Amino acid sequence: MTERSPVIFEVRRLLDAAWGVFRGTVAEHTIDDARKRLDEPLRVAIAGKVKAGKSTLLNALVGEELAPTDAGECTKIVTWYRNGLGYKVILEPKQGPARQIPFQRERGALDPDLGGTSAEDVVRLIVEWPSAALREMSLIDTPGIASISTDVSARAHAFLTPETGQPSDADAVIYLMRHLHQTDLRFLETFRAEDVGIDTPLNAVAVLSRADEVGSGNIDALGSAARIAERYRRDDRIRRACQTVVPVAGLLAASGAALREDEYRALARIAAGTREQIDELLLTADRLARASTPLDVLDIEREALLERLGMFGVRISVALIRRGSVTNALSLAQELVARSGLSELRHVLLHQFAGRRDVLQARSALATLETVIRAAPIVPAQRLLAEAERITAGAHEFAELHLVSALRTGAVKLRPDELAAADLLLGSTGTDLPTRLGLPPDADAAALSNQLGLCLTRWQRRAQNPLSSREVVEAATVLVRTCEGLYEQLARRRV
Ligand SMILES: Nc1nc2c(ncn2[C@@H]2O[C@H](COP(=O)(O)OP(=O)(O)OP(=O)(O)O)[C@@H](O)[C@H]2O)c(=O)[nH]1
Ligand SMILES: [Mg+2]
Repeated sequence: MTERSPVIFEVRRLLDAAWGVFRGTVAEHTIDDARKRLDEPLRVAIAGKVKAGKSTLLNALVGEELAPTDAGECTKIVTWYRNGLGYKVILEPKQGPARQIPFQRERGALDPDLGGTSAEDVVRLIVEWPSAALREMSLIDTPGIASISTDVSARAHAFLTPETGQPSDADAVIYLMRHLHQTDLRFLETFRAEDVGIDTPLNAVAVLSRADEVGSGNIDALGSAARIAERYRRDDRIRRACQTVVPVAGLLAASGAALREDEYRALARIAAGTREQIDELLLTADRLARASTPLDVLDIEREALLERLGMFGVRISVALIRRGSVTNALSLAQELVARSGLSELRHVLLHQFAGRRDVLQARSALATLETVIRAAPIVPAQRLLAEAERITAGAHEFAELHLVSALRTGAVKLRPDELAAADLLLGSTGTDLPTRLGLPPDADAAALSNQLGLCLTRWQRRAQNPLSSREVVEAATVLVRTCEGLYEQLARRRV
């Protein structure tokens, strides 16, 4: 277990005090849940429009096919995937107690038996599944927002950005979009701001999803997707709303990892054709699935490959086999996963979300507490509120969250080179020591210390410069404290 930040202890103490105040009232359970939540993995929701590829990405992240990707009833329900000791599905209905329900695994994905309860009457499903990936963070699959079915869309919205004054149940969100649309931006902005007074883009990561389909899935699809993501990353509206944009082809990652030897053989039989025969067959999805071809693959096999890998997946697999870069299912699977962008996303999640677990969980807990107190404005509760405000104003982690937001919204005016250095130092690219200093992961202690010294001097000077505005002085002061914290980390590394 990694060492927890002091802010978690402060929040825990505050929740203990709150529990004493609200004991015996309707809020007792809420406070109790908020306390327990501090010990759980971070809760990360996967959101986006209908068919954005949310469930497929969840499966790729877990490394197992769990979430259904068909049009079944369960895709309309908010479903939590948590690490568990055993395999279990729990249904939480709107009315009545939660109950464990039976499930089957249909073609790999889970098929829970709702027992006649309709999706509208379910608050959520909880899937408990032993999984190393879920130990790192719990994942929450949400129904598509802005979907044709407004009820379904409303359920996703209510979960992610509740309008009832309740804070969201998720600590962070992976937001999938295929193109940048006004609805996507609106959603990201609401998720960032709605929750608590602590407005931050650091709890959201955007994914340019189904990246293999960019430009109709031609062989440079992923390169084009990477360029689009880079453009989005520089877009001010996106920078204000989320930390970064990563292109990911979830299907390549999910199906690639589970590629079977018979699928490889079918691909190899296509690859054995002449260039003309191959080009003709792989011209469109329709041809691949249905056209007659002299190549030795049945149309049923081709259709299955198309569904599993998509057009781009089939094209790249055939190209890799022809080139001799891969020679069996295992090496092809590794290539597909490597190209999918999944490990880049994993890296971001590990460094941006898991690496900020404490402050993101503290933020969620304070949001819950604030909601409870505002609903019961009694005197002892007001004292708790003052204490919560003291924590958010005093904890350096919160000051860092504020500052990233202020820098990205342009509220603090710094030179472009200073802005980039500050963003990096605040951990926007990764919260580990070398990344914050812009050094490679294997940088030695002397290099780290030297770079840290330069950073510290830079921000001390800025804080003391009489020409700096008040906002800049405050920002520089936070950055000086960040450097001091990093010195402590460096010292701990040395012992
Ligand atoms: N080519 C390609 N297809 C994908 C990718 N991800 C998902 N799909 C396909 O898109 C369809 C929808 O995928 P899902 O993962 O169910 O999408 P979703 O966002 O969960 O959909 P809803 O829950 O119904 O809103 C399925 O047919 C997937 O096979 C991808 O990265 N590339
Ligand atoms: Mg889905």
